[in-house]
Formats: sequence, C-alpha cells, structure tokens
Amino acid sequence: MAEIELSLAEIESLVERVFKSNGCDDSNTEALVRTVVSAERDGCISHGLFRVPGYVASLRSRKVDGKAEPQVSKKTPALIQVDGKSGFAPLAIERGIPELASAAKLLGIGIMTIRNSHHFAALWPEVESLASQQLIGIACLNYMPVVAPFGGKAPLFGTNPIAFAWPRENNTPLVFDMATSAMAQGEVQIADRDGLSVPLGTGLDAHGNMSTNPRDILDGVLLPFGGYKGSAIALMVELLAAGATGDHFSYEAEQADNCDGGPPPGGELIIAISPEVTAGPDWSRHCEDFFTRFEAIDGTRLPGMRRHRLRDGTENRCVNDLLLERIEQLCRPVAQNDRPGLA
Ligand code: NDP
Ligand code: PYC
Repeated sequence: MAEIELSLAEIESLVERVFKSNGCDDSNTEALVRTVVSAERDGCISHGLFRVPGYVASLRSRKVDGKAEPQVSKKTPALIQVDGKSGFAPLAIERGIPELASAAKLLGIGIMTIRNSHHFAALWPEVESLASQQLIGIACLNYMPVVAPFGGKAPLFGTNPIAFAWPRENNTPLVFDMATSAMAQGEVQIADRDGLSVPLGTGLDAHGNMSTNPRDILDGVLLPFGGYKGSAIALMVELLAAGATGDHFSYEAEQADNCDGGPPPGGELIIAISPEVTAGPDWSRHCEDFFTRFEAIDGTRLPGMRRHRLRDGTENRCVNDLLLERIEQLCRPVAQNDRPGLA
C-alpha cells in the first residue's frame, strides 16, 4: 500500500473538481466538499475521499440528483421536515439545521426528519453544528442490511450510526459518532483493501462462522457491537431512522437501490435540545464539574477529543495512491454513453 501526501487545500480542490465535473451544482458541490474535507481533516479516512467513487457512481447512474434543492417545511412548531429531493444528504442537512436550531431554542426541543436523500458520510457535522449553537444534538440513520441482529446470522440492520454532541463553553463539544455494528463497513472495506485482519467478533463469513478476514465478512455479515445490548441500539436506530421518518428500513433501501455502489436512498432523524431551556442557566457549570471528574480518571478520554486534536493539525494528510488515481480519473470527461447521470 502506497500513500501520497496532500494538503487540505489540495484535497478541497480535487473534491470540488470531481463533483463539478460530474454534474453537481455549486450548492451541492460546496456541501459535499465540506463533508469530504472535514472527514480527511479529522482523520476519518473511511468517510472522506474513500466515498468519492461511490458518490460519483450515483451521479453517473442518475440515482442521485447533483442539482437537488432540498425543501424544508415546518410540520408542527417542533417538527422540521426536509425532503432531500433525491439529492445527497449534506445539503439537506445544512438547509434544515437553522430551522431545527430555532425550534429547539424556542421550545426546548426540536426534531428534524430528512427523507428522500442519500447519506454516505460521518454524522458528527450535523450534531457539532447544533452544539456550536449551545444545543445538544442527536442524529441517527440506517443503511442497507449488512448486520445480523444478536443471535442471528442473517442481515437485517444497517451499520446504523448514531452521533451525540454536548455543547461546552470555551471548549470543543463532547461528541461521539459511531456505527452500531462492531466495525463500520467502511473500516472493514479499508482493512480488506490494505490486507489487514479485523478483530474476532466483527462478523461472520458466508457460512456463518466467526472470521477475522475482512473479505469473508464483507461476503457474509457484520455483527452488532456489544452483543444483545448493541443489537438493541441498532434496532432503535432502524426504527427512528425509518419508522419515525417514514423513509426506508434498511431492507427496503436495498430493494429500492440500483446497486451502483453509492449511498442508498434513506432517511435521517436529528433531535436538538436546549439545555438552557430544559435545565436552566446553571447547566454548563454543572456539566463541566462532571467532565472534570471524568477526566480525572486515569486511562480515560472523552470521545471526540482524538478527532478534534487531528483537526488542529496543519500537516499534509496521507491518501491511498490508487484511490487518488481513481478520483483523478473520475474528474476526466468520459464518453457520453458512460455518463448517464450528466445532463
Ligand atoms: P469509531 O469506532 O472509530 O469511534 C466511535 C466513537 O468512539 C468516536 O466518537 C470516537 O471518538 C470514540 N472513541 C474511540 N476510541 C475511544 C476511546 N479510547 N475513548 C473514548 N472514546 C473513544 O467509529 P466507527 O468506526 O464506528 O464509525 C466511523 C464513522 O463511520 C462515524 O463517523 C460514523 O458516522 C460513520 N458511519 C456512517 C454510516 C452511514 O451510513 N453514513 C454508517 C456507519 C458509520 P474519536 O473520534 O475522538 O476517537
Ligand atoms: O461505514 O458502515 C459504513 C457506511 C455505510 C454507509 C456509509 N458508511
């Protein structure tokens, strides 16, 4: 495996070129650039440039509209609904968050459902954007059936990520953002690409046997994290992201998808809570006392801290050479009949 070093500015310019040359308008390009670059900046290589070939495949197959203009509406004072209009999720999220934040600041809580969009990214951008407005953020979404419920060997759940952000005065927010599978599928794919093994308990091969071989697991099934408890969280995410939004369960997303390798159609649920309203003006000091006790325990660290530390680094980021070559190829014009997604 060889890697090439790129500055964040070079990554940004590459990502902008690849989306513009594949039919995205300025608004969608800018939202996607922010999403992909923030993942590379924060060291989440499974959800940055690694996802670009999938995004482009979905533009070229016309599954996703690179010029989609999401529609935001307020169904009740606390409920914001976003119709992604068959576009990628980043713009739908960015369009809806200001309304969601206003609702939460006024009422103490706001809920946003996103439907009819395609999510292929990490979730911390949506919850961090709420935390930057002194709001608690919770976001979750489902995917395609690649995870077996606890005790089973057949897939039903997606890798169903859930993210949580807690605002902190004069500090980066507390954020966790995680798949509810033992490993995110993207991490297993990267282990496969790089010839690495994965921990026992990550998944089963196609015969239902435990395996440490990522290729065998990708051909078989992932397991939820944390046994039956993680399985219950994955089940909750499936219900919140599909049952509560009215969009696809993971098995329905698979049926609706054209299997182009890009993100399937689906929904997302985002909740915003104002601690100022729910707990009162002393909420921040009260919670900082708690964080002080947490951090005083040897061997611990708050989730999100590693990522925020990486964010501050100005050094070049390392990118897999074959991935870079592939993305450069995807920037180049292709024969008309190979580019059905372009207008
Ligand atoms: P990780 O297992 O890498 O990390 C999960 C969380 O645990 C992070 O917030 C991380 O914080 C925290 N953490 C890790 N180690 C420690 C530690 N020692 N002490 C305290 N906290 C710790 O994430 P996943 O691999 O599960 O997910 C990766 C990404 O994939 C996520 O961003 C997720 O949103 C995305 N994803 C997206 C999907 C989609 O459909 N769009 C589906 C599945 C996943 P820190 O970052 O600081 O290490
Ligand atoms: O890593 O599991 C994953 C994933 C699925 C969709 C986007 N990321």
